[in-house]
Amino acid sequence: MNSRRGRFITLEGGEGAGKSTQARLLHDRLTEAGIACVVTREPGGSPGAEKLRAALLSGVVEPLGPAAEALVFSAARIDHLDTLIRPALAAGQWVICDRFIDSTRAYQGALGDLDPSFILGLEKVVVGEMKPDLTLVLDLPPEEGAARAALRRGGAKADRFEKQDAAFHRRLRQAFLANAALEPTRCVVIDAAGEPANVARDLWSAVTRKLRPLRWLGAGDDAWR
Ligand code: Z5A
Repeated sequence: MNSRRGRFITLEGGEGAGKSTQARLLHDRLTEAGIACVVTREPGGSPGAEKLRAALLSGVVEPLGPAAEALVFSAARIDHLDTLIRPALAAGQWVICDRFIDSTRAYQGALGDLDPSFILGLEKVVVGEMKPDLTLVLDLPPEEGAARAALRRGGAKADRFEKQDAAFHRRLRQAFLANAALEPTRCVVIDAAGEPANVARDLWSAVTRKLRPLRWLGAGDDAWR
């Protein structure tokens, strides 16, 4: 059952697109506006899901194939929804989640060549009515994303997803864009190539246009800054 009182925002996109950075900036902007919100991530976000995150990123599930991997991401999502997302939304908090269903559609569905009906059926069972109110797709040339991610990683070993080649990341970008085009009411594509502050401004503009946070607080739209 959908008992949400808060709003559910997800950030999606390829590696190094700036999702975590923008999730934090959006959290600060909403908090400043007087909206209680929480930042979380997938895979993970709850103690049970974080255990599955470690397995997924280590690559132990990879040999079982994309369908099995989609099931493990979904198992993590069930715990995350049950213990964090649903209770927070029901309590009136806004939830900002770094990756969610669109990552499963892109990585396991499109890149794993799975039948879309498998992914959408799984999504229906796992997520049901708890689909995001707004999904911000951070779009960046994959070479730039990879360079940012490599800089941040330093000498650390690349994980199961980071080790994919440039062709994979180019296909991934197209998968996110094609998926966003299928749901234009929920998804807004944001150019993630600029300075973090400029990207944050574009994100905020999409949030105010789509979710009207100040009207939600009881203030008029004129109160927008
Ligand atoms: N996955 C999946 O396959 N199926 C699923 O259903 C789900 C996930 C939910 C989780 O990776 C992996 O799981 C993910 C997909 C898969 N694989 N990958 N790759 P993760 O959580 O470890 O990492 P990530 O989600 O890919 O995020 P990321 O690569 O860590 O990047 P990001 O969050 O988009 O970017 P960031 O951390 O904010 O920024 C990266 C660096 O760039 C950092 O040093 C920043 O300071 C810098 N940065 C940020 N913004 C800018 C701008 N605007 N200009 C310049 N530099 C910037």
